[in-house]
Amino acid sequence: MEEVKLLGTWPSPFLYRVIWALKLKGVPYDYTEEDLSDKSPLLLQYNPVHKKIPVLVHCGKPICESTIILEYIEQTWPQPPLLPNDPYDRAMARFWAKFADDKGYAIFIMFHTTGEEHEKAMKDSLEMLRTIEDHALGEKKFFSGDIIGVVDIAFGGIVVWLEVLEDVLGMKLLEAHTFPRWHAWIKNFKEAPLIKDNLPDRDEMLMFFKLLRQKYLASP
Ligand SMILES: N[C@@H](CCC(=O)N[C@@H](CS)C(=O)NCC(=O)O)C(=O)O
Repeated sequence: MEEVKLLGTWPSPFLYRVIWALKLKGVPYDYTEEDLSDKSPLLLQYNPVHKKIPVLVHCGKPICESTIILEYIEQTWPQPPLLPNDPYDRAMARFWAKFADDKGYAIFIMFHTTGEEHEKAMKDSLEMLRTIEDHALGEKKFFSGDIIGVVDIAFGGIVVWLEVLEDVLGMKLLEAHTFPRWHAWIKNFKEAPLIKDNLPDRDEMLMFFKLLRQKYLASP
């Protein structure tokens, strides 16, 4: 039996990308919760470069960076696929997954800033959401059709967290009337069985991010 381990911290959106991919593929794994304020020797050994979670360890070999881990999972356990079969559709899926990585970070910057920096991150976040609403989300249930794929996983790790961050910050970016496609997608995504059963607890998330925001405001 192949040994699959996953190192993470429960409120991490990057961790959840990996959890969702493993669950969708039906790959069993052992999970280890890391304390990022006191990183374990195992984490430092497995990710000496960035010292960050998530880390997937497959038969003793560590793989870091959520996007790279998703690629590894797709290649190691191809069924069911997270990328479309058609080469063009596959290229498009990779394009939007990269867009999520390049532009999605704005919502986390928004959370960790105030003043002008915060305003700029808010503007960037809105632009990112608008681009997806207008160019990537169609009438389909998920980004690439009827099944969850790599783009859904990449954006799930942004938008599910955005909903909580909006509550903590007391503002709303993803309004239903201005982003109807996003709203339909979020509903479909969160209701998908393997996602619904593998989401962090919303109340615990709220508490965690409220505390984090208070700490940041106390010493920005
Ligand atoms: N680009 C990385 C980001 C991972 C990341 O930022 N992880 C955070 C937790 S959400 C972390 O481990 N932070 C520890 C640190 O920065 O020291 C990925 O996609 O995996």
